[in-house]
Amino acid sequence: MRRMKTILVTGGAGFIGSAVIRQFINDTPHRVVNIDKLTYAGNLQSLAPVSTSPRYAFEKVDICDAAEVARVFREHQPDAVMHLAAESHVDRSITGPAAFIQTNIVGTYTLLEAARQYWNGLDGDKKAGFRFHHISTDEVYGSLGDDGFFTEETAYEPNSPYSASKASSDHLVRAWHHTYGLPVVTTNCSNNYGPYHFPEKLIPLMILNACNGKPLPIYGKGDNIRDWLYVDDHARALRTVLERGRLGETYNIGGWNEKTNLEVVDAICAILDELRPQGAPHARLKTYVPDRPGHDKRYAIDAGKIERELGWKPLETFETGLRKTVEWYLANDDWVRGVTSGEYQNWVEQNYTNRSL
Ligand code: NAD
Ligand code: TDX
Repeated sequence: MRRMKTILVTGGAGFIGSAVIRQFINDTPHRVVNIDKLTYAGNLQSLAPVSTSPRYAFEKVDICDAAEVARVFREHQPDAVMHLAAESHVDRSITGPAAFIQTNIVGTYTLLEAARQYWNGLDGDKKAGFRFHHISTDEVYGSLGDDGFFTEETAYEPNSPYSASKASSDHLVRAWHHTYGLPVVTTNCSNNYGPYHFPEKLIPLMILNACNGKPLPIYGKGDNIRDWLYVDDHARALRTVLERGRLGETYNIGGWNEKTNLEVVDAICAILDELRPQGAPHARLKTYVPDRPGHDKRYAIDAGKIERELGWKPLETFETGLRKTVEWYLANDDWVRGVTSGEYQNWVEQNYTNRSL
């Protein structure tokens, strides 16, 4: 997309949404409207590098609020929607699934209906060019054994309340395309990591706990496998799919980076031993805690389709991306302090006291 367009990003104050917005403002001529409710996971500090741009606008709106979402469409007249707003943490979905049903399912439905009404009222090029891009996860495919990869044809078998709510949202998006002709594309991505990642997720939690001399909680035996992708590579993939993805298609996005959780934790400890030798060896903090209920064993994405059709490939290796990530957390104390106060701390205290932390 060369001429200036208006992209409506939901969940833009979150980890991946903020990376997408920073790229749009820094690397493209487009205008971005960020719709975010600012839950515990939403942080406007993550947008500080771009928020003074005249091409950036913020709307503090809950995607479940149909009237407000309709107003945003009316006022901003977007050319595309990138839908990232969600409750995103598997452990929280186990202790409190209600918010996941509400935001991920009801919220996606509300947004789809608003987009459909708006799109129906468009004409000409604006109508033909409109896109609804739904951002989803590889967790909808369930869990792999020792072999094989998730492809776009893999059957849905979600196992957690989080992945079931994301699978539901994928199905709604698919139905709005088939039934109403809404021009949609969907992407399913593997585990992201990188700067501005909320420290309830494995990688930032381990970095910050290790820096503070706290235990590094490893669920079960630490042999579960995740397939890691650097967040800026994901954001670039999303922009590629939005621009050139075929309507109604799904694209899997992944980094070909399978690691056991223990390998990830050991790699973080090794980088910290080098960058903060006063705490070495950080691996002494590893602590085995009871497993996550229903813990998926292995995720691995076959990212062949997006590479073949759209020419996207990750730029970072796990080694380069992880080092950048650790360096970022060491250099960004202010951001970390901003997200580790208040509600998050209360949640950690209430939910982890039984997990021998
Ligand atoms: P995140 O939790 O960091 O951010 C979610 C954002 O959505 C927050 O800013 C939050 O305030 C906002 N939000 C939540 N409920 C809302 C509501 N009702 N209305 C408006 N805004 C609301 O999540 P993330 O890691 O950036 O993930 C973004 C998307 O990508 C999600 O849809 C997630 O399922 C998907 N995804 C994430 C990963 C990953 O590894 N993080 C991998 C694949 C897919
Ligand atoms: O303290 C921990 N100890 C631990 O062993 C945490 C937080 C996690 N783990 C394990 C569980 C997983 O096997 O590490 C792995 C990664 O855990 P998370 O960071 O919670 O990610 P995951 O459950 O794999 O889900 C993530 O990837 C897919 C995102 O949170 C989702 O939003 C995304 O869809």
